[in-house]
Amino acid sequence: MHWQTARFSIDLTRPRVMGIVNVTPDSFSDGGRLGDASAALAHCERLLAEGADILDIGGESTRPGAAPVPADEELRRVLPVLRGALAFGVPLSIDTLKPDVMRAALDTGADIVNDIDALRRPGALEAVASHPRAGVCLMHMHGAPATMQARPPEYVDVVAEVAAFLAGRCAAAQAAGIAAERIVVDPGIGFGKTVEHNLELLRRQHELLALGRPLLVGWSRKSTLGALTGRPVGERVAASVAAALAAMQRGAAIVRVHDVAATVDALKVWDAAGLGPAGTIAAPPGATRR
Ligand code: 7PM
Repeated sequence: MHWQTARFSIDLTRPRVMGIVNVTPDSFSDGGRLGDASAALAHCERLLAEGADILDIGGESTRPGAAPVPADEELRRVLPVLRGALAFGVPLSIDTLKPDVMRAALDTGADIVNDIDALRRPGALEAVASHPRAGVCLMHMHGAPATMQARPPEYVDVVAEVAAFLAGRCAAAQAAGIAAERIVVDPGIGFGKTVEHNLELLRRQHELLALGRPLLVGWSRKSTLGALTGRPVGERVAASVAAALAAMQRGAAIVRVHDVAATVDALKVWDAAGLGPAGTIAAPPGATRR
């Protein structure tokens, strides 16, 4: 199985690690824009040295209740980083829900659009469809970012509802002209879900494979892991790695993580233990990784 993206066809016969690059004032800001971009690019280089396969660059915090960022400000944050990161020769994803930002990022050379809103905003389907090969991650979210956790979300069967939503968004994307091989789907851990909902999505994650598209999953440092371990966000590396491995074991193709080095180490051991995808033949030394 491959994921078609603008410059790269990503081989998903072994799990891939997507490293998170947040370009928000609370992450890299030293006050100056150029300083912000070079700090973000240094972070990109570090994640690649640690073994990231894909970089996910985002300029708007999608944290529940976070204030929205205007498109021009988001572009001021992400475009310089995107331009600089093109030279790394790895797939670059733009984490945004704004059609204008998608278009500008794809024009600049981004390979993938990662949209927590699954291309539901007017113009978003068209923005991705207008590029002939760009990849897209369609994520499930219950409600809007500002309100999704405002009151406890209710589902009769969270896995069935997430699957039905993702099937509908895949159909909408394909109807807009986005070929199936360009699409991956994501259950949206933490987006309008309780701890129990998130855990149900992990335990029954294999049911989402019936959608016929690769699964991307993000458990990194999320509050459900805090609920399970009692640890604050800065002390959730081990919990995050365990969740990533559990997700891979249940068929995830891509894990979206902050802690790339720890995740890649765990993945190597998981692979060596023969827990990787059935029938996968280890690549010979020197074989290309992508
Ligand atoms: C609170 C909740 C704070 C969520 C931060 C987050 C995902 C994503 C994010 C995900 C995809 C974070 C997130 N999470 N994109 N963007 N899947 N595709 O932990 O799970 O970075 S934002």
